[in-house]
Amino acid sequence: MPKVRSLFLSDIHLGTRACQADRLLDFLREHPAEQTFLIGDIVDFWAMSRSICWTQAQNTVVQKLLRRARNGERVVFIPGNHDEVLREYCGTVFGDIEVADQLMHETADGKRYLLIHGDQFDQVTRHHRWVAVLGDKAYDLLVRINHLLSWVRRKLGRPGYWSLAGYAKRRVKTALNFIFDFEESAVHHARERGLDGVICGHIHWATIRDIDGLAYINCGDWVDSCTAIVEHFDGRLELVAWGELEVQQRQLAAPAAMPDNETVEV
Ligand SMILES: [Mn+2]
Repeated sequence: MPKVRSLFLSDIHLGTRACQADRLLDFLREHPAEQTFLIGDIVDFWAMSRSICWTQAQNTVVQKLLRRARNGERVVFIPGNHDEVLREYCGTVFGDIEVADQLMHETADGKRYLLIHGDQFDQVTRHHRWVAVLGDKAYDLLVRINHLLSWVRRKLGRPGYWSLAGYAKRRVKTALNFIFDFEESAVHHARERGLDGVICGHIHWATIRDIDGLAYINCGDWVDSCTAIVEHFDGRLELVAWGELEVQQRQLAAPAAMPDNETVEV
């Protein structure tokens, strides 16, 4: 029996080591639904073009989603920028899963929301895809360089510690401005269409909040925060964080190693 009316999930990043497939499986098991909306970056084709990490748990996630669709649950897949190769299939159905670029969803209490991944509101990713890909690679490189630098400094016996702290501080400020712009832009699009709000993903920052009378809702991710949005049968939307502790309590009989947390660029 469905426990909730709808599930909204985004930024699962299947195909990467950072993907928390075990936690997601646990969440899915506990949340049978009438409809599931996959709001982009479900499969990370960008990361997979460099290296692939496809675990049994990730395989099971795909199987469970396909099974839900086969068993009559409505499952809609809205591609994001990391799985944009699937955007050309928008308007088609594969394995009982509808593929759509964006969608209008009406909740049980009659509110209407725009469902969209959100890279469309991200000026960098939208207009300069190569910049985003470069950014992804640059980030990996930065981490490696920092490891190397630390090693060299230790070898040289240099006192003090050169870190990325200063860089990170500047980056956080930029990041906050970026999030603010993104949210404003998303809400603006929903308002233009006369809707009550927007449900998106992309920036890995889960939230439900009011922006100038419209609902800005972000599903978060299954790389780090492990969050989802659920719609209850009365139309109420709730942000659910699927904590490690809860999962471990349920898995006491068969404890599974959790993959390392890793930061992934949106
Ligand atoms: Mn994205």
